[in-house]
Amino acid sequence: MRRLHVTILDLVTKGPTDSLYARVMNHNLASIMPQVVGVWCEELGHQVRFICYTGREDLQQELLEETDILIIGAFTRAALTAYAISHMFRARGVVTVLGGPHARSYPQDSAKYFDYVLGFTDKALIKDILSECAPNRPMGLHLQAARQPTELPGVKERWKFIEPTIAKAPIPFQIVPMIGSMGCPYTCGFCVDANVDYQPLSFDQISEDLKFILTKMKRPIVAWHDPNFGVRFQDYMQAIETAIPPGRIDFIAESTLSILTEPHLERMKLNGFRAILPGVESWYDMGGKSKTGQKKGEEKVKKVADHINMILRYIPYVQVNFVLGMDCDQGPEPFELTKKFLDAAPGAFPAFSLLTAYGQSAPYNLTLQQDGRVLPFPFHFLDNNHAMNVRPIHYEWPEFYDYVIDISEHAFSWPMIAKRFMRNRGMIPKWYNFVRAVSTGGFGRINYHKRIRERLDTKSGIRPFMEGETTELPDFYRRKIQRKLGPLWEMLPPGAVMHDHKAYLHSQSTIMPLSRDSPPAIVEAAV
Ligand code: B12
Ligand code: SF4
Repeated sequence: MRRLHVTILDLVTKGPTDSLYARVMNHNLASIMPQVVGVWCEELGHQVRFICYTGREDLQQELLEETDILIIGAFTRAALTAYAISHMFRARGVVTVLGGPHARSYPQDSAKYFDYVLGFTDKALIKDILSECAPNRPMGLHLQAARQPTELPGVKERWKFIEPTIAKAPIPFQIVPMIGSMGCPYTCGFCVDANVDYQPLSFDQISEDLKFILTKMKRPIVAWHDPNFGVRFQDYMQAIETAIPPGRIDFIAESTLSILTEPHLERMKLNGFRAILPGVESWYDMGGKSKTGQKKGEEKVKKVADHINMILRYIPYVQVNFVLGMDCDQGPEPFELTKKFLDAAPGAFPAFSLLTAYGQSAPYNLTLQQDGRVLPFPFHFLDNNHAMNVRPIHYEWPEFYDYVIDISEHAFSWPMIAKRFMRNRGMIPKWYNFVRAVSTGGFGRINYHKRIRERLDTKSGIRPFMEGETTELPDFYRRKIQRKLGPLWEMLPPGAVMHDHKAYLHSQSTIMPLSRDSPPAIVEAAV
């Protein structure tokens, strides 16, 4: 096989930024898979150049070097940035590949702008693409492994890509990304992992990686990227306990309340867990996940608040995730319940997400598209905050935004910020929550939601767009994209700003398997 110049670009943001939060935190949004793909490409004998774009690098400069194939990892919010870069490279004769959440959610749209679009990715698939490395135009190929890979290169192999990425951040915020499992045993219909079986990776490798990290960093922090950390709790804790002395590494993880029982928390505390992000999502659904069983509404609020307060006795930083606008919510009650929860558990940082249907990533999105409830908001705004691309079933938009603003103002009012500050233990949780609340995570979002709310009552064109009466993008949104993309705006391929918001539904009738020789592990579909 020809030795290729492979450029790998992990897009953690969509355009230049110099904000304080971005400087401190953006590199911590780096993904594991681009690093994994980098290791695989090198193992296959190719030359790799790796760039993690955090919004502060000069992309034009970084992307100048010789490249035969460009592999981009992107979330949907950075899709337009990825499209523009791919367009630029294809014009130079480079073959382009897209992987990551956007490729999984919107393969049909991505295939218009990339030669290869990847779903589940393993080494065999990367090998296949590199040996072919051919332009596929006008429509790229959508390829995916039959299942999630059963093994991934560990921290030691990925270190050459991790080190320069985390070096961009100030020392107390240099976080190493690790993963010990994929998929999830739960089946939340709005989640990308609803139909993906839970599968642990090697626990021996986890132990080896932890030992390795201690040889490289004095006081390491590890963030687990497992969709639901701790499902095989005993194995995880054993892997940590046998590898490193108690508390030598600080850990951050996303987990469900049902896993976070008191005996588990005791052990997690001993092992150095310092931050945990459980999801409550809604007061009416997800009983199994939050271990509230049949309890709903007020009863669930009390139970969850008690649970969160108990977690806070063991773990100093807790972020609770809520999804706003779910179908089970109706009237003021869910928002009032959330306020009661915040009052009862003021130490937790609340993260509110607007319900978002990311293309074909979740089974429920098909129903939403069938019911005509999905809106064609450009990808740029699909980050759970800047737009809600699902029309709520029980709310009018102005009413919904009034509730969103009200709950956010409650969560980030000065008395709540003060209470949170007093309840949090340790300087880092106290100040981190304070900064988040008064910057983009709190005040910034309230201001943004208010600007949308005001425009719902004017002739800005936003209301008809959000009612699904027109697909013409209001100027407000177009200008925002243009401003953020800067010079990349000019590089966007024609028509790229908008997409077929019903592509998942349409693909149900049009998918035709392509007959092409491929290794058995690879499933292929024309898009
Ligand atoms: C861990 C996690 C995070 C972590 C780590 C993020 C990261 N960079 O990986 C943190 C907390 C930082 C995070 C942040 C965000 N997240 Co997040 N996150 C997840 C979570 C829980 C697990 C993802 C994961 O790592 N899985 C394990 C990997 C190995 O599996 P995989 O993702 O399926 O990837 C496979 C393929 O897609 C492919 N692949 C993946 N990446 C790449 C890259 C390349 C180059 C290639 C070739 C292949 C490839 O290979 C993998 C193996 O088959 C998912 C939900 C879930 N249950 O999956 C949400 C999820 C990915 N996040 C989501 C969102 C929206 C966000 C945020 C925008 C939230 C916010 N408002 O801040 C940010 C964006 C961060 C960014 N980099 O831009 C959405 C993405 C939807 C979309 N289409 O964009 C998801 C799907 C949740 C949801 N709402 O449905 N997240
Ligand atoms: S528990 Fe979390 S990761 Fe698992 S299916 Fe539900 S939302 Fe997805």
